[in-house]
Amino acid sequence: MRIVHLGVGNFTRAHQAWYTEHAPDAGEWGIAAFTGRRPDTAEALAPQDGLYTLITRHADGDTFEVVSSLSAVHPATDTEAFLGYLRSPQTAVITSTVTEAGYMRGSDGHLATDDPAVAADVEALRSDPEASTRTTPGRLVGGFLTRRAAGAGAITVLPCDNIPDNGPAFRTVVTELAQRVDPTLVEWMGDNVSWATSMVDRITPATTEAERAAVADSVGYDDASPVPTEPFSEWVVAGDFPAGRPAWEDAGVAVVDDVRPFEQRKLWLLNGSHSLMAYAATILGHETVADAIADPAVRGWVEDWWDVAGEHLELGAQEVGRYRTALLDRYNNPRVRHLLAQIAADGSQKIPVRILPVLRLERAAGRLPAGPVRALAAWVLHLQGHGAPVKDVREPEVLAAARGTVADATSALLELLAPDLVPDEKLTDAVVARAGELLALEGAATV
Ligand code: CS2
Repeated sequence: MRIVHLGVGNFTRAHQAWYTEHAPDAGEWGIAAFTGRRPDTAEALAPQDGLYTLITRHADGDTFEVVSSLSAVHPATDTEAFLGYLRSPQTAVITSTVTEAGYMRGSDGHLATDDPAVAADVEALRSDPEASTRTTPGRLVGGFLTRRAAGAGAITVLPCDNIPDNGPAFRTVVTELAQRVDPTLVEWMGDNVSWATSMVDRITPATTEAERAAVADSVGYDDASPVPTEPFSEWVVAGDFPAGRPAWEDAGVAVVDDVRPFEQRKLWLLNGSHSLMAYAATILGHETVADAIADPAVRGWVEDWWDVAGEHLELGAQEVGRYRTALLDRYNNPRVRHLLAQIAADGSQKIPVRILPVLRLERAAGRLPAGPVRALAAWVLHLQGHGAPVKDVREPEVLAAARGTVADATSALLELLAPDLVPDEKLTDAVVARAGELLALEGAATV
């Protein structure tokens, strides 16, 4: 096992584990995976030795593949196992899918030092470098303290989360936590830890009974935890790997100097339209991405968003056009049942990286176009009880901010997530108008 992964769930099993499986040197690698907060994946995979079935849902049928690159799957709480891997010079890469929320960042991109879990980790690591930790930055600092003590040398952190510049973003919060625990570790990290950056993409819904039944019916064995995914997959990676890495490029990974244009394209066009649909289309009554995009009204909203976001991308009109066409195909795949309620979760982490950067650029140019304003309006309405149910890591704060009129809620939410955008009466007026349009269509879905 030479890769340690934090936050294993369906996405990693459809993406990184699948790429690693297909690298020509897969036999020399193997992933020791740790779950996120819920230990479900570890519990389901332990009896089947980490093996699981990847179900690729093509528009016209499924293909099944057993993936074997997860060599061990541990619950997040297994600190001893985690530190054990970090002590080994063989461990060369730490990857993460801990979600936007896992970085424990404030709205300024710095470590949320006033968060009680962060403070508790700092306290715990100060008194015992091998203490159990609760946050991802805390876990890494504990891991690095242990690696330094073991003299195990260089390692690369390769984040796979939907955050722009995820490498530098991760480095910032981990370094800031290390600084509070033991400033000499920061120097060690400078010499020994390399921070790579990556853009990841594969639409991967949650597993349901239907997938377990599909495996039993089609391939004839029981799998407690198969993973459904779409045919499309993309991974763009930049960075140094002083201790090595699998030959991922031979499995289809693009290794580049600068991930930013790809990340922006994906975050704004794919994730931005996902979030727009998750809030706006559920107000109409749609449940899945495929239902939503088949509704001409929603399709029009998505196109409005793409028209505006596309203008700000570095990749050029032709490339943006190709990507939009491919996205429509992916969204229209009727066999990928991707629930909008799943995408709606954690808007406080997603709206600031998916929608607000475009709104900010437009506002600076004196414009308030429908695409981003509607997305923001739909999120405000979602927090006021319309459409998909609310589930958010900052739920108490965002729900408190969303009280009152749409105008008040908009200002208070922006104050929380993007204070540079308030006060702005024209913006709140525009959000109120778009919210009115959405409410007039509440429950109107016909497809
Ligand atoms: C989705 C993503 O749940 C969400 O927020 O937008 O998980 C999306 O499906 C992936 O980023 C696709 O690569």
